[in-house]
Parts: sequence; C-alpha cells; structure tokens
Amino acid sequence: MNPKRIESKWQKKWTEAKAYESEPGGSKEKYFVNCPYPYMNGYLHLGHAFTYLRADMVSRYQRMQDKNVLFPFAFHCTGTPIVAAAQRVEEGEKTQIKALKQMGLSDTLIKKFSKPEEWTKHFPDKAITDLKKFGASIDWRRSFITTSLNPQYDAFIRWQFNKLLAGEYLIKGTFPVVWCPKRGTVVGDHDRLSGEGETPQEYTLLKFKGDEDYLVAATLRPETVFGQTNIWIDGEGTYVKAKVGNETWIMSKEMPSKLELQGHEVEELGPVEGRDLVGKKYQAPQIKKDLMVLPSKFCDASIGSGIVTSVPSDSPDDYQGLVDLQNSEKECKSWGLNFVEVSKLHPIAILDSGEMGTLPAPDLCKKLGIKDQTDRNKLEKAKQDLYLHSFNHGVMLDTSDFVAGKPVDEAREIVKSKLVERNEAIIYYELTGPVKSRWMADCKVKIVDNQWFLAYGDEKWTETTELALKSMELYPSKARNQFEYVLQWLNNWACVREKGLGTKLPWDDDWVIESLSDSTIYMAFYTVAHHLKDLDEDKLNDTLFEAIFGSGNTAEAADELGIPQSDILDWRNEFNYWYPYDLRVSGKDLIQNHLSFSLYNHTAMFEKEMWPKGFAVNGWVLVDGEKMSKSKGNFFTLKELVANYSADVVRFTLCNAGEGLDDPNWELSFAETAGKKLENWLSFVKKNRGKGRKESHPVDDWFRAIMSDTAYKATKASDRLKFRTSTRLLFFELPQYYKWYLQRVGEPNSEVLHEYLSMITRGIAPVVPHIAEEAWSLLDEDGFVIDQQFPKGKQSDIGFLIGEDLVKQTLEDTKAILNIAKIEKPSEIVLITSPKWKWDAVQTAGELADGRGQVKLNQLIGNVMPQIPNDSKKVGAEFLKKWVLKDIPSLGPEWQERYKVQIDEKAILESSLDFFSKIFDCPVSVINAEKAVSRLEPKSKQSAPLRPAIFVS
Ligand code: A2H
Repeated sequence: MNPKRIESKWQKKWTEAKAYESEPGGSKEKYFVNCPYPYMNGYLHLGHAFTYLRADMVSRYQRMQDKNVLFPFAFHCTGTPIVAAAQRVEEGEKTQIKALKQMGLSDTLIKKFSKPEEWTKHFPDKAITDLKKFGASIDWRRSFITTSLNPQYDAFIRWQFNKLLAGEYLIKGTFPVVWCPKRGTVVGDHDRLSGEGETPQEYTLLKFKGDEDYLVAATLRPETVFGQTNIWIDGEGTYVKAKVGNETWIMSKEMPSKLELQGHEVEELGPVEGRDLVGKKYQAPQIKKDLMVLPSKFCDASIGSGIVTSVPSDSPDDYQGLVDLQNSEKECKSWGLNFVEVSKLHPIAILDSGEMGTLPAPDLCKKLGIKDQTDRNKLEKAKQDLYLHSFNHGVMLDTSDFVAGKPVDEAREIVKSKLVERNEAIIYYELTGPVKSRWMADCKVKIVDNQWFLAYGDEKWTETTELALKSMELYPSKARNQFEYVLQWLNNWACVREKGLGTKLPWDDDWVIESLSDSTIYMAFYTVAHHLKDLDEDKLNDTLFEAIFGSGNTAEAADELGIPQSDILDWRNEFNYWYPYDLRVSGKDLIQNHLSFSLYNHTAMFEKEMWPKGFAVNGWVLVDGEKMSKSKGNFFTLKELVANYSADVVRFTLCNAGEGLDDPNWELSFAETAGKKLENWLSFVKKNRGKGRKESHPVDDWFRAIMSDTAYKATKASDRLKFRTSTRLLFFELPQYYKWYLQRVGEPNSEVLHEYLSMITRGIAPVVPHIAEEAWSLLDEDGFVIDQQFPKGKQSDIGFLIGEDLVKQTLEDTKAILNIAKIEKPSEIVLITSPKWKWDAVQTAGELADGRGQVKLNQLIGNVMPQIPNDSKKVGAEFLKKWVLKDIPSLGPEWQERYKVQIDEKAILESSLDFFSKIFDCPVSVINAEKAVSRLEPKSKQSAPLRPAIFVS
C-alpha cells in the first residue's frame, strides 16, 4: 500500500466532485464550523494542525450526521509581525534570514521578503497546499487575506468600525498602554516576543515630604497608609534625584524615563546613594508623621521607585525587615541608626482581616517560621495569601480615619483619590511583568492621548456579552468559568496602532486597526466572501455591508450601487442561512483575548439570533511531553510531517494526542506505528469483504448489540468533540470484541461481518478520511464514505451484554486456574454459580454505595445478614468482608450498574457449555452453589455474582 498515492487519489476525487464547496439551501440542517485564521509569517506547524484537525473532524462528523456543513478558512496578515520581519530582512538581519532559510526559501525569494506583500502572497498559497494535502474539508472559494491589501475585507472592517463608533462601542481617551520605546508604538499581545498577557498595573505613588526633596514609594495598598511606621530603601543601592514638574524627587534610576512616558516633565539632577538617605526623616502622606528611612534587603532599587513605605501590620516584608533590625543592635550601629529609636517602632492595627486578625503580617510571619527578610519563598507565599485575603475580607478599623468601617476594596479607592486630590500621591503604572517587543526592546508603560479603545470595560456591553455566553455551548463545558472570569476582567482595549499592515480607521488615516480588533466578526464575511471577490472597489461600502449583514434595505442599496437587487438578496440570504456559526474551534490561549473579543463584537454588530452558538477550546500540542520549540529541535511544520508520515497518520496521531483542555501530546512512537495499524485495517477489509456464513448463531445477536452500543457511545463522544474516545471505541475496542466473537462462533455471520467492516470504516472517516475512503471503495459501496451516515446505534440492554462478559470472564478464570494448578489436561470442569442470597447481598451493597462506589462494611452486614439463610451465615460474613474490601476496589467506580439485573448465570453458561468443552477438551457442567454436593461444597463458597467458582480436576 502506498498511503501517499491513496491520499492524492482521494483528494483529487473530492476536488473534482466539489465535495467541500458548500452551498446554502436544501432540506438538511446547516452546520457552520470555523477556526481562527493563522498568522502569515511562516508555515503552518503541528500546533496549528491540531486545532484545524479538530475543526475538520467536526466538519466531517457533522456532515456524516446528515448536515449541510460549511468549513471555510482565511489568512491573517494584520499588525506588525509581518512588517517587522520584512524590515529585518531589508536590514539583512542574520537571525531573520536564517529563519527563512530554515524554512527552505531560496536566496532570491528571501530578497523579495523585504516587502510585506510578498509574505501575504507566499504563505497563504503554501498553507492552502499544506491543508489540502492534510485532507482538510475546506471550502477554499471563500478564502481571503486581511488588511488593506484585500479591498473587500478592508471595506468590511471599515463598515464594522463605523458601526462600532456609531453605537458608542469605541471610545477615545487617555490610557496606559504597553509601549515599545525602540519602535515608538503600542505593543499588543501578538506584537511580543515574550510577555503575552502582561498589562499596565496601577500603583499609588506616595510622596514623602523632606526639607528639600520628596521620596516617592509605589504601593498597591494605599488604604494601609494609616499603618505606616517607617520608609524602606535599598541601603546598598544608588538612586537619582530628578526634577519632576517643579518638585525634586528621589527615585530609582529607571524611574525618570518611565515617568516621562507617563506624561511628566522630568529632568535628572544626579545620583544619590541609598546609604546617605538612611536615618533621615520624611513626612508621610495622610498621617503627616515624620518617618525614619531604614535600610532593607528585600527592597529592590530597580523595581518601581526602589523605595517602599513600611506597614508592618499588613506587609510581611515590612514586618520582617523591622524585626531583623530590631534583633541586631550591631546592624543598626553599622548604619549609624539609633537602636532605641528603631526598637520603639511597632505595627499599628489598621484593618480587620477576619480570621487572619488585625495584625496579620506579624502573625503570619511567626506562624510560617520565617527566619529573616531573605527567606523569600515563605515571604512571597505570605504576601500572596494575605493580599488576596485582605482584599476580599478586610474591614478598616477606627484607626483609619475617614474610611473606618469600610471594606478594604472600597477604602482603597477612597484613600487613593483623597491622596491624589491633596497632591500627596500620584497614579503611576508599572507592567505586571517583563515584556519584550518584536523589535527586541524592553517595553514600558506609556500614557497615550487620543487613543481609540474598544470599550470592553463597559458594564452594559459586558452584561449583554455575558448573556450571549450563557446561551452558548462550550466544549469542554468546564471552560465556562474561564470565559466568565475574562468577561468580568476585560478592560478597554487599545484597538489602533500607528504602524503595521491593516485597515485604517475610516475617519482617521493616521491609525491602523490592530490584529485582535480586525478579526472579531470575519466568520460572517466567509458567508459571502466568494460573491464579493469580483466587485468593483467603489461598490464596497457601508451601504452594501449594511444591506447584507445589517438592517440595510436591499432595494436602496441596489439602486445606489448599481448591483442587481437579486444578487444582494442572495448574499443576504446566504448570510442568514449560515449564520450564526455553530462552532468555533480554537486554542485555549485565545480565551483571554480573541474569543472573548469576538463575542463582544457579535453582540455589538448583530441581532441576538446571530450570536455564536459554540466555542471549543483545546490545549497546546506537546511533543513527547515537551513544549514545541525551534531551539529544542522538536518543531515540526505540517508540510514536513505529512511528507514524512502521510496525512492520515498525522491526523490519527494528533487525534490520539488529547481531547480536553489539557495540552495534547504528540507521541512519536504512535506516529511510527499508526501507518501499520491503518494498513492492517485495509488488508482486513480486503480479506474479509463478502465473507461469512449465512446461518445465524445465538452469539450473533450479542455482537450486533455490542456494535450498536459502541456506535452509540462513539456518537455521544463525537457530539462532544471527543474524537479520541470515539476512535478508541471503534478502532481499538470493537476489534477486541470481534476477536471474542470469532472465538465463540468460528465463522462470522456474513451480515454481521459486513456491518462490522462498514461501521468501522464510516466511524474512522472523520479522523482518517483517505484510508476510510479506500476501505469504502473496497467494500464496493456507492458514493464517498465522507457522505455516509456516521454509525448509528443505541444503548444496549446491559443484562444482554453482561451475559457474554460472564462467559468471557469465566473462560479467562478457568484458564488461569488450570495454569495455577498446573493441569494441562483437565478431566472435568464444574462451574458453580452464586446462590440467590449472594446476588441479593451484592445488590444491597450497590444501593448503599456512595458516589465513588464505596460501601461501609458494618452497614452492609447490618442490612444483609438477617436475610442470609441460617446455614450460610458464616460463609455470608466472609463473603461480605471480601466483597467490600477486595472486590469492590478492583471493580471500578460504577460497579453497581453491572449487578442491577440478576441475570440467569446458570442458563447463560449452560448454553455455552459446548464452547467450553471444545476449548478444554473435557466435560464441563454448571450447577448452582445451592445444589453443590459434598465434593464441590468447599469450592462453591468462593462463588460471587458474575464470577462463578470453578472446580477442576
Ligand atoms: B506594598 P509588586 Cl501593606 N522592592 O505597599 C520591593 N518591594 C516593593 C518595591 C521595591 N522596589 N516597590 C514596591 N514594593 C512593595 C504596602 C503593602 C504592599 C502592604 C501589603 C502588601 C504589599 C506597604 N508596604 O505588597 O509585586 C510595595 O508594598 C504586596 C503585594 O512589585 C507594593 O505594595 O507589584 C508592592 O511591593 C508591589 O508589589
């Protein structure tokens, strides 16, 4: 078998048949699935492939559920990555050129890559080829690229932004943003080399008044100013003096440039040694007390202002710093400090942190046994615990003046405003963590004026979006918490940039819409993209888009644009037919931005009936348990994988990699053997098609039931996108049952065999469509397998399935016993089934079991013993003990289910006696334990329901 030949054969046939070109209409239900378009600065890789495969499997599965499915695809080019990379090529930057070389691009081509347009042509073409070879069931007619390089899409985004502006979803203002100082631009999540998710965080910068200058200290907890006892600096560090406005401030060396970016006029005056500040006094804001400057080791001169206000009641660092000094007169002396004065400083209780008390920091430090201020791990933990706890539970005490009695979260805002109002503090921003831009510069916070924002922080808009989320189906459903959290926490989003590819703001040419903001409703664009391709640019305006997607009048639009009204109506109907989309499949990293933004924008742009119906999120692909990365050498492009293994093997391995929110794992060993497994299936089909006996056998019905049950379970799993489970059931477990079936019947029934071949072939078609198509053709069936029904089934009567399990288990047990007893040729086998009282006892145990299936022995004994016949009480007690302590733990969580029906074990085994006799070549009989005569009696005690005792001689 040559898998590549098979794959290209079927791909060609699908294309010729236009199998994936979806048209609206017909009697079938529609199903629209999509996934985030990839960014076009490289080839598609294993990570993309996983998400796209999931979308493709859904698309194929839904099609086999008799739906009219649409699965479109497009390419994202917006933003700075492409421009930045092109510029690096232009500058001849070595790493960038090496990266392109590694992608296999020729030197002549690389030269062309100094133009961004070249990227937007080259990579989409390659991605289409790669995805076609991967067997993706995409309607390629609807593909497009983003940005002004594509006039249709460009006009669509302009329409969106005009409408957002009119609806007041866009606001203009002064906001803190993440900024690249090298390139002079805002840096969105996707413009970063590292630091995705980091944002500006607000601090209150407290001002401490001295004789000639101010010390400034950043705090996250302005409400604690009432408990200030001293000021911390890094005694070994160097600070700077700078003129800020018309005051002189002392601060860290890094701070002046940060203050400048945040709108302050700053002039550096010269260095100040931390050592020279120690012992000086400055007047603290709010409490107006002169506080002493003390040295500390925890205070980092490079973070914030490098100066910290000390609140030992509520800050573990501050408390421990103080204790350390108070424990060492020598240390105090070495800094020239008055030890007695330092010893007099005590924590002041300012707020009640509930169960953590009114002096939580001292209590916590003592409880955790913190050695000194260098005990960082413990201190960090203490800080974290306390910070959250106080915020959620703290209430201000009477010592805290105008906020006494208020909860901490409220007090924080009030104190902050008061201090700022009185010019005792300013608002100041730091990043929550380091961010490196694509231009390899360390980013800072900048306050920008006249910036445009999408008002995701708006309460009303958020409420509507929460409503949309409520009505959605999420896969897996436990992703809901994350979405709810993000909607709560999302703030206004800087949606334009000064640079990069994209669509310009319709009313202000200076701004380009950034990449997470021009990608929120494009799923709607797919529905008509192919119709708009040949339209003149002057017809691409708001009137047209409003008529297709909004409340515009089609007749008026036709008139204005000179387009036949019937065309516009068709397009509008096509949008109405496919929309809303049923499912968007994405990596879980996009929950916090793209997916949530998309939901917001849908509620702003469309009527309720058009809001998305489902999101599916998945983890990030690991390679043999490790993160994929170029430096580790485990980075694979889709192209090379398909070339190495064949599409179906890559699909099969990816499908097997995982299915929930956890990171899926690409196992190389699975990929190595998957081809053989698929090949074996083809050979099996070839060998077995058209075979089988015509007569029926009692066990045929059992196998039919197993097939139906498997199909039922596989459908249930696939409905929830659990294609790994579904494939395991159909491709790995069902064949095990088939093996047993063969063992029982010798030759399979021809209808059963055909159903078996057909079922597995159809069942694996969403995952490995090429092999499935080949197998389908071997079965001489009509049409493509991709257009057939996914196996349908129903949940089988458990009693029926269990009967055969009993036979199978008994066979295995008998073999094991003969093995242990070292009997090669038995002369007799007697199977002894359980007396009724044992069944009754086990069923009672099932009723008493808790959620995890566990049973309390005493309770069971109390319930069951009175019912056990007198002559069996002793055996009964032993049986119950063994059942609870040994059997239940080995049976698994929902063991009770299998004992709900008291099947007639004796009758079932009796009908299989021929089978047993044949295998063991000796007489085999069954009796019930109640009838066991003396020689069998000792053995009979060991019987349990579904596990007959076995006597051999
Ligand atoms: B907090 P983030 Cl009551 N070096 O203020 C070390 N720590 C610094 C610092 C620096 N250069 N600059 C600021 N900080 C401290 C009050 C407070 C603070 C209380 C309780 C907890 C607490 C009084 N000290 O912070 O992780 C400042 O101390 C615990 C989270 O760097 C500031 O708020 O963002 C906090 O760390 C900033 O922490």
